[in-house]
Amino acid sequence: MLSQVVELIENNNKFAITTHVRPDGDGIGSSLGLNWLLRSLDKDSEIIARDDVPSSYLQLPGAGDIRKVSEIDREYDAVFVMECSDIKRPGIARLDEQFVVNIDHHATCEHFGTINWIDPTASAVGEMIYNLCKAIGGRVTKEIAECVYLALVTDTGSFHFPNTTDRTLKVASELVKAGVEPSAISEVVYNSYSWSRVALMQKVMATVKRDETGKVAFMRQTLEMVEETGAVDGDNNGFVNMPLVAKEVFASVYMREVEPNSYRVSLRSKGDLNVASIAESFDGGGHKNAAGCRVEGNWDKRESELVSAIVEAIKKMDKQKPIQIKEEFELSLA
Ligand SMILES: [Mn+2]
Repeated sequence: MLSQVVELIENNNKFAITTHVRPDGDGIGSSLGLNWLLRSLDKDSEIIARDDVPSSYLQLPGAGDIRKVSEIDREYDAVFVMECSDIKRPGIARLDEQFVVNIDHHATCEHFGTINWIDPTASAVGEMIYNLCKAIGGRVTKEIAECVYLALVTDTGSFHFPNTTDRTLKVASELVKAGVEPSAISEVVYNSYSWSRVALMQKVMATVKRDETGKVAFMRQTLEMVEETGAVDGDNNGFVNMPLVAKEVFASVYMREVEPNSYRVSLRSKGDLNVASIAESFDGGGHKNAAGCRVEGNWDKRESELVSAIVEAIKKMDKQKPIQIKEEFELSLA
């Protein structure tokens, strides 16, 4: 919990911070924010990661100093593991031998740390870092604010998703007071891709179809599409959400070929439609409105199984009460 984290930082000096493989805005933003906080407290701290930082996030202060490692190669008093469901998620060997501080906002997170600070009420781990900064009596510097703001913007889908609370917006307001220019961070997040994203989007969107009820959209990304467009990791961020802009669409299925006959699946839904339980029935997992799994075999067959499972879930809900989008979510799409 938070008080243990404060005490640990106060009584130690040498720290590392890491996050999950293929890091996203919250993983990077919360790690950088914590690193700036520790340095402002005169601690010795560095960020280590197995994977590259997505190139657009290199514009964030300190992102260029993240050290790539595949195993723990220095001595630390403690290693902070940000936004990870389990100890293997960072992809770093010998992490399990360290004094690990597990910081996450997913209720399903394993308590793999020596200290575990899990706050499912936080919209992003970045929001927790802001709380830590306040709890430890640190000053919210411009660097901390920019990194934490990145985490908030990406994890709440620019304050669109249901995890956006009054506290999220209050924290965002404090970050702007500390020097963040929201439009500048939006440029980093949304307008810093290469043309390869547009080229890939064109190909993937050309495959979008709907089931006969019209409520479930599904689409595909082949290995060939990636090769032809020269797309890199992250170029497909948010593709899965795109069909949901249609009011009548309640769920979206996005299948990416990772090797022949093997597909990574992302599922998204609106309102009370639970795609996590669908993902679980395919050995995956996630949240109610955002989940994923991996499937193998015949593409057409797997796709129709996934779509049918969602259509069935919608039918079941419709029997109980007609599917409805919460008013606040609809407003956010307006
Ligand atoms: Mn997060």
